[in-house]
Amino acid sequence: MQLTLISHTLCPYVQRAAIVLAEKEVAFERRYVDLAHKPDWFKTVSPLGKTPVLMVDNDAIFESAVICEYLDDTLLPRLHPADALKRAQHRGWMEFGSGVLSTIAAFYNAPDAAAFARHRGDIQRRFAQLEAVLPEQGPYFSGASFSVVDAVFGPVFRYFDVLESAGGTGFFDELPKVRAWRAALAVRPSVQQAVGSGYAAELCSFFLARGSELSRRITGHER
Ligand SMILES: N[C@@H](CCC(=O)N[C@@H](CS)C(=O)NCC(=O)O)C(=O)O
Repeated sequence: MQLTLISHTLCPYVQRAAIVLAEKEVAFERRYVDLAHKPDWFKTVSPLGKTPVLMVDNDAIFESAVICEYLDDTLLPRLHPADALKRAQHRGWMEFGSGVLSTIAAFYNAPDAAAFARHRGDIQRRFAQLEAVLPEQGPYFSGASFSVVDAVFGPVFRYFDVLESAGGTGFFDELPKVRAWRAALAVRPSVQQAVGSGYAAELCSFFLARGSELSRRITGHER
């Protein structure tokens, strides 16, 4: 079985699939697409025109959560909890993670200082919700074992590495469990290896090109 992950260099949804693949220690290839100029072959395998797509030989699976479920159904070790109730709850938190990604996008696209502050507050409220459900004993989302929810949040936290280097600090000041979780994910090899070495510089350029409040603040910070 040949696995190919159709990818975009900055896409956090691609990263979650790459992390799950790495946790399963399965060989896979990555094929990158330019989302600004989508090739015809990509539109065929991706009905919504989005990355990631997982090619399983010649069959395509689209939507990152579905890809993660497929990988967890078919490859060991299982990352989802064995208990059906807990597994359902984890799926809810995966969706929550997608919501956090949308909030982050609203933040980096905020056109002015008021919207920037509002979306920053939204991000902090989302992480406060996570603080309330994280276990006392980590290091991961549900304790000692790495789960698909961790694969979802590795790429979420990665945004903050770049945001902090651009001067945006203090997101997690009041959230010690979130900070510990972030630190544990940052050193997990599967999370580290989900992006290439040029990721941080490329994300920074992407932020700068938004013409947003964040773009202006990064420019001011670098001056
Ligand atoms: N719900 C999708 C979201 C994927 C997504 O938004 N991918 C972005 C890149 S990070 C994309 O392909 N955007 C291109 C477009 O929407 O035209 C998933 O979980 O796979």
